[in-house]
Amino acid sequence: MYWEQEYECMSREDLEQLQLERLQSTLYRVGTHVPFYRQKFNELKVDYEAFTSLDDLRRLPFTMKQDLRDNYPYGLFAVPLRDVVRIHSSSGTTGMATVVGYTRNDIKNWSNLVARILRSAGLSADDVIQIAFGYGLFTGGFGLHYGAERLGASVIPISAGNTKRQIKIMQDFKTTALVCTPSYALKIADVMMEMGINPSGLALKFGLFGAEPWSEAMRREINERLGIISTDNYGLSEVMGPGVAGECRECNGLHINEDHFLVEILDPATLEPVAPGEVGELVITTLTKEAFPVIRYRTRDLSRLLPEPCPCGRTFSRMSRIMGRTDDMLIIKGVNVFPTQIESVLFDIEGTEPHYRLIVEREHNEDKVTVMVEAVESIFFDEMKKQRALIETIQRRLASELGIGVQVKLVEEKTLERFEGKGTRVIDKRKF
Ligand code: DLL
Repeated sequence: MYWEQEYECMSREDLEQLQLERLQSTLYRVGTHVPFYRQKFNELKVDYEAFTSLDDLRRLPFTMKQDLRDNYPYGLFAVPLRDVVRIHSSSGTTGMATVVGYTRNDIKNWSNLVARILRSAGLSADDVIQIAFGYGLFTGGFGLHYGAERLGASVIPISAGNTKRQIKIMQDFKTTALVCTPSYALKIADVMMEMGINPSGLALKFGLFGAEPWSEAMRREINERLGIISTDNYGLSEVMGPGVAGECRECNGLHINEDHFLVEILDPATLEPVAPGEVGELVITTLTKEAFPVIRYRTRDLSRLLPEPCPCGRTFSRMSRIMGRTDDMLIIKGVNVFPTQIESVLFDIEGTEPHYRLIVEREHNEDKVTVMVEAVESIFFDEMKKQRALIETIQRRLASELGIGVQVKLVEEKTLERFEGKGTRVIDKRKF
């Protein structure tokens, strides 16, 4: 049931003591070995040696993605390269790449934390785990791979892509757990249907999905179509990769591995803590990383803490699924809109397929949103009246969820591109 019960079920008091000790040694490590932090601590007159309470965290400086870029490639490493056994890099869809490193001990901790998440999702050494995340500089493939091996499961390192082969391997090797992005899980389900394969004939039981935002509606869709139980797991390369937080079998929020990561939820505008349970930006401080520790890293990811204790017995705080990123929040006609809100609405409407695109444009100084959504084939054979009724339903539900009007365009099944890795469903053509 647990992977490391002595940590996962710790009392808050013991946990806070452990966090404080680990934080002190992290501050010492970066204060003495990383010029960037030494300088920041000096500027802000932070005396990390006098750091005696977790509340002092608020006096520490933030670290931003730009700081990683400014120190490209190795400027923020806290150990010499001879102690680094692995290097990963984030592809930087929104700019220049960033580089992160791991010592042997970091890899050991990483594997353990991912094994924890797999275990809490219900997996064990008896499982056959197909890892359909990309292997390479992306942390997804290797991160999950090492964790799955640590668990003792049988690992199939197939990587992303070649969907028909994924399905054949799934059948032949009797895969019990699929690990990939939720977008790719949907694509696999689509291709299975095309191939006339009924998932109930497979050994597949679990799906562990992460690396991109998804909604509860998308979870239901994947669970139904593949006949599995899927859980969400979260992480980011700057902090470690996968292994930061993951759902247990309650499927109701992700337990944060708080003995290794100190999480704050801050108002992204004021950078002050939000009220307990309110939504804000996750800001993460690593507590055990040796090669690449980060202090108060601003993730840009939005979530909230779920205050109730979890029936699974783990005492680590849970965070809600990621609701979006501060930088993929669209401001349309002045209203804040997250793509996942739109996804939830679309997935709950009969007659639509779970594939969509959002196109945002500015016409005559006014924002215009078009939602392209795939509709089931039969709709196109029906009378125009039915198509119009479907469009109106979608428009009405979106308007009540978002508070703004949108155009809806129905497209035929399989018209929109499918994703093997992280999906990009928003096309913002506005120039700012
Ligand atoms: O995506 C690490 C990862 C790999 C996590 C595999 C889980 C599974 P990056 O490529 O650095 O690392 O991207 C990190 O992806 O800041 C979030 O915006 C987003 N993200 C990751 N997991 C989730 C999730 C990996 N479960 C960025 N839900 C993060 C929503 C997620 N967004």
